[in-house]
Amino acid sequence: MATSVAPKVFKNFIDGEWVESRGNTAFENRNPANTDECIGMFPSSTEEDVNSAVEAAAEAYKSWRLVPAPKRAEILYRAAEILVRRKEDLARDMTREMGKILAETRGDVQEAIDMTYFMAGEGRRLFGKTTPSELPNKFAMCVRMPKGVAGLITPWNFPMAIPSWKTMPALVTGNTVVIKPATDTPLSVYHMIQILTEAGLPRGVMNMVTGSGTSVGAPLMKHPQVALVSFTGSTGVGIQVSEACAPALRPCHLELGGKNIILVMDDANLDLAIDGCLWGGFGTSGQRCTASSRVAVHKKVYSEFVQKFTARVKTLKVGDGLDPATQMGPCVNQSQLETVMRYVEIGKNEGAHLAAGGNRLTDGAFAKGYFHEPTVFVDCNPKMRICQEEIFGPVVSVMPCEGLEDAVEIANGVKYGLSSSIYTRNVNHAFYAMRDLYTGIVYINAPTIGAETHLPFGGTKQTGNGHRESGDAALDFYSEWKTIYVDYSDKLQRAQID
Ligand code: UN1
Repeated sequence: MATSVAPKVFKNFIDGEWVESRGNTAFENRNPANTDECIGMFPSSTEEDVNSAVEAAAEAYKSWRLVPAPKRAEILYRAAEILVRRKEDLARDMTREMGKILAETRGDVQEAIDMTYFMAGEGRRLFGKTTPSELPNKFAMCVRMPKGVAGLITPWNFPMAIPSWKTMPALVTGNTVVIKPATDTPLSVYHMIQILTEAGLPRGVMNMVTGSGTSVGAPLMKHPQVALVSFTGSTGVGIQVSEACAPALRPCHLELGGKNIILVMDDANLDLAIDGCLWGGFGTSGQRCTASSRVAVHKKVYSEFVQKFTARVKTLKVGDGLDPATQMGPCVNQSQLETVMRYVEIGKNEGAHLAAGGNRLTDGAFAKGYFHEPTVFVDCNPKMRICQEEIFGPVVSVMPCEGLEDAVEIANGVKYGLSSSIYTRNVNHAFYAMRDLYTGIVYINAPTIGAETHLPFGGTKQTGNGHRESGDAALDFYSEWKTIYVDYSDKLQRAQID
């Protein structure tokens, strides 16, 4: 049903005020389960807006960096409390703007809560090191110092969790922030900013500019006063971010694609593995960089797995994420849906066997959304494009393997290295896999999704550029080590010589 009420009009947040964009144009944020519903109009901002936001952040940095970290953390702690109180409403709004089911958007808000509490705790740690000097009457230590203005560019698949992964460590270490949320999901970042403001964050410390990658993201990552950039998105765009930052040697943290795998051994609990493949493959409609988009199954249990897994996939209930019965929501937008449909054609042409799904859903309630059937290709060859390229949708490619060694080789035979998993009840196999799977995250007897906020998150190879976010590992990106020597001998002492 078309909405007759005018959509809400949102603004940028610069220097503690909600302000219009100089661009005077706006983009729509629509519900991917029902495109008749316009959630709001957000500014299509310009380079001038970015400049104002960066200037405000640079000015606020002068005082924010001097606020004691435990005091900065108290604001985060209060923000976490508000997030807890508003969790349900935030989750509902997130489902409306992004499409994933309520259980998952609650999880997304919970992940932001976890990260905010975790980083609030870090405010009373931020440990450095002290160590003996090689010289007498000399003291040596290192401390963390903030870097300045952080430019954050965030994706739509975790509309609040990922912005919080970047914002909270940036703030607690004393940086100020300019954030550009994904154009599909600016509402969740708007909520996060409101909450941080309510919690007492001083003006200018957190700024938001909405708009496209070209108009907002590009000037943000190139701005001379931006000290660091953190980006989560596709590997293609990540390379552009890296190139934009390179001439100024601006540090950038990139969190990019994945082609994650579940290995199912002949000694696995098969039903448990199937539960994992369903959740890892079709949770968030497969739109996670950690999604279990590949499954390699030991030849001895292959046909049993295929038969049981595809039967279960066919029972998954697709629909509006606000309906409690729904198990899988829509794709986030038209272009994502088209990518999925394109890869289904690619898979068929490559000779993979389509065992479940394969079609866009258009009947009845599906007509107004970007719905696609949960889709399974079986008898795939590891070299096929559907086994090599990130699809970011509800498509799982299943292939047989000879045994453990072959499985690990298949797992590592892609350009990405985010997450991997093995189902086995043999402890020797589990440890072999833990050692040899070349990914940033490895799961034993659990799917490739479900990272927790107090551990490092990130991957090898083209999944990123070596940095990690989440956990105390994130502090290493958002702060610089400063090594300090204090000589109290009252004479010249020469290291390595005296
Ligand atoms: C992502 O897909 O970009 O581990 C992040 C997980 C979530 C985070 C995913 N906690 O699946």
